[in-house]
Amino acid sequence: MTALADLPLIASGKVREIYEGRDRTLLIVASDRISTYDVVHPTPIPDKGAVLTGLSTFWFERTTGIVPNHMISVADGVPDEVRGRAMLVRRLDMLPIECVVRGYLSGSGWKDYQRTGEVCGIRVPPGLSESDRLPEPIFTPATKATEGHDENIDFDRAAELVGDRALTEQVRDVSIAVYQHAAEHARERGIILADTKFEFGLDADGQLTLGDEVCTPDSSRFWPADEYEPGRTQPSFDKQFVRDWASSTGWDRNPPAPAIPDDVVTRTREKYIEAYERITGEPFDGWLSRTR
Ligand code: PZK
Repeated sequence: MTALADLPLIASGKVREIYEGRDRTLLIVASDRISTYDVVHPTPIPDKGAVLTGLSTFWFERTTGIVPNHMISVADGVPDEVRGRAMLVRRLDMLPIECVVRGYLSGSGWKDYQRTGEVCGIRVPPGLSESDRLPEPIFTPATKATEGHDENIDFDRAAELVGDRALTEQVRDVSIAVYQHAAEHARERGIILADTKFEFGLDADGQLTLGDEVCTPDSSRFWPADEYEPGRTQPSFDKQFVRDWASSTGWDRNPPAPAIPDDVVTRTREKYIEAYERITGEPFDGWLSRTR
């Protein structure tokens, strides 16, 4: 079995890493790190990386009929030291846009709407409030910023960056279909998937392929359905305890983020596990055995 230390690190994000495997494969490793207000805390949330990998696996398995994806394995070829929180994937030629789908008005979508009445060039009905559900999910692409925040762009700009209008239309339609599937499933289990971000690439045969992570709490807004109340910012299903605690400390949201106390870590870990169990309908205990 390969050890992680033997694999070249090819990219590192705030909370995960990508290593190069053999024969055009990559190993995506989700850490237990957590960020609030875009800053990573020094304290990990145990099992967070495994929950995110388990959720991506669940959605990849359920959406192969909509679009092929990059997943190869969460067992064979995964080093023991990252078992449960790593996925072996096919290397793709990634498209240069973030494929965001929004079912609700939040974050930069709400900001842009208040300013212009549109989100990424899509006309949205007047009179909506923060966190309102949209009449239908919309494709709101963004640039991939190497530093700072992604910039929302309209469909024409996305097509220009992709360099193929028909392919961009396919990406839009597939993004909305995967979001719609996941959002309906999550809603039946008490979680509102307000929005989500996908990344796509082309495989060795030029086929459009879903990559990255799918509908995890790190790539999406998860809201507890029983607390949903439009007209305000919604609580986060997973991160709310950390946010509330961090605010109460008077932290100014600039680095470094403060260490998280044990009780907040414990309650946050329980929320991630609850999200996994609600969405998959399986005990989280069963996840690790699936990866051996
Ligand atoms: C790829 N990222 C984003 C950055 C991360 C992830 N299947 C693929 N083929 C080629 N490249 C990528 C993928 C995927 N997924 C994704 N960067 C490259 C990213 C930093 C850390 F974990």
